[in-house]
Amino acid sequence: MYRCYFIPIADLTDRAELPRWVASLTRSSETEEDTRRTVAAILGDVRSRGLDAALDWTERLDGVRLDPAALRVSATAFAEARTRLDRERPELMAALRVMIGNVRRFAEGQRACLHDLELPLPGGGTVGERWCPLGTVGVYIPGGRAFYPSTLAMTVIPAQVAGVGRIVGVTPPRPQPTLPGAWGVDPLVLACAAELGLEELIPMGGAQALGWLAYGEPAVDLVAGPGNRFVAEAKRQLLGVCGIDALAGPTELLVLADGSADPAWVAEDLLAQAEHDPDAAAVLVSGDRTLLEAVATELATRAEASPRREILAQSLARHGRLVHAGKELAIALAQAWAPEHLELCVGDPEAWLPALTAAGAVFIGSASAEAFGDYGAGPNHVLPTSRTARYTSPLGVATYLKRQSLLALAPADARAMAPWVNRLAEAEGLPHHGRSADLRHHHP
Ligand code: HSO
Ligand code: ZN
Repeated sequence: MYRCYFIPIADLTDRAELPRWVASLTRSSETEEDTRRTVAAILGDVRSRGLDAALDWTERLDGVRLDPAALRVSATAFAEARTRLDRERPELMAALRVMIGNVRRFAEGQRACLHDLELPLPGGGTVGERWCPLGTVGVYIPGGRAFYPSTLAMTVIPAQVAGVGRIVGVTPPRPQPTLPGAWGVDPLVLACAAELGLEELIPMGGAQALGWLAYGEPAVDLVAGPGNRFVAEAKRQLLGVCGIDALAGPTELLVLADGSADPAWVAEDLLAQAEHDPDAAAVLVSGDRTLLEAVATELATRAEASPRREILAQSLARHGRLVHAGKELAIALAQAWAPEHLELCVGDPEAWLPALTAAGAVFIGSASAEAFGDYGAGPNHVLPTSRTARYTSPLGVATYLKRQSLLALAPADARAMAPWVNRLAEAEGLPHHGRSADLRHHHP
């Protein structure tokens, strides 16, 4: 009866099977050749023809002809959206404010952990480094299936806390107008943007919006935020013209559970991930076969009754897995896959945690459902996917800061360093380096 939602239980018994498991869970659709070509054509056009090209592509792909003279969402549209939401849905507004407050508190905590460095030198000078905010950043706010005000908060707040000088949001417009002065931008995005204090929002999406941010008037130093495969590919191609946060692809969850876990909780957590996108991955690994069987039944029943059953059917069929494996192999799979989210629904999560360093975010213990993280318990929900969590971090205040090194030598330090610098310069065949140092040596 629940056939299309029913996931068979698979056995993982040998480490040698791990690469095959990881490969089956990792997609790289953003590398497809046609995406690459389309994006290159759009970016090339925006680079050479500027705003006209960006507006043409917006008309062609989103069906909206924007007026260049009134491109940005107006201040009155922001204010109006916020007033309306406050009046019509005060509880939603209150929830937004709680989320914003938590995410801001967390970002401020992150900022407080980033210390400048200053090391004294024997002659009285110093060497060190300091954290500097980026000047201008662009944040991409997805539209369509993937639009979330929560994502707007997650991308904008760390930039504000970092002290970024100018933050420019872009979001795809809908063909029908929403509020005057707001083109087709979703009123909830506008209200959330107003609440955040985001002042610049351009109703433009896709590769053309990223092209305009990087090559056009905003000329941003970095673009951040999640998006579809065109957005991910555009970020990849723009790297070098400006910085990027990370290449965020379809979302992923790995749940490691033991017999103490509640099958209904685990099933809902998996569905919460699978409901995002037909490409989302939701995987449960447990050494307890009874739990796996109970979760399989819960999943099928709940998915069948879900308003999002179409998406669930696709994502569960493609990337839904129920895996029977012992603790050691479960940890090995988690480390090899490096999933975006990792839930530890086990009796003694602290005993598992030390070995689990690869995942983007870890949810420790059964009370810590991923949904709390998604909606602003504190940590950011823009996280590395597609195995990039092996080497990259969640979006955060540090994304919008860079380090700058500082050398402030006293004359005595210069005198002390010159002889050995001179020797090294000579060895590298660069005499002017040596002379440059030597001049300081002989200086009184
Ligand atoms: N799970 C998503 C974030 C999100 N969930 C936004 C709900 N809204 C990717 O981490
Ligand atoms: Zn989510």
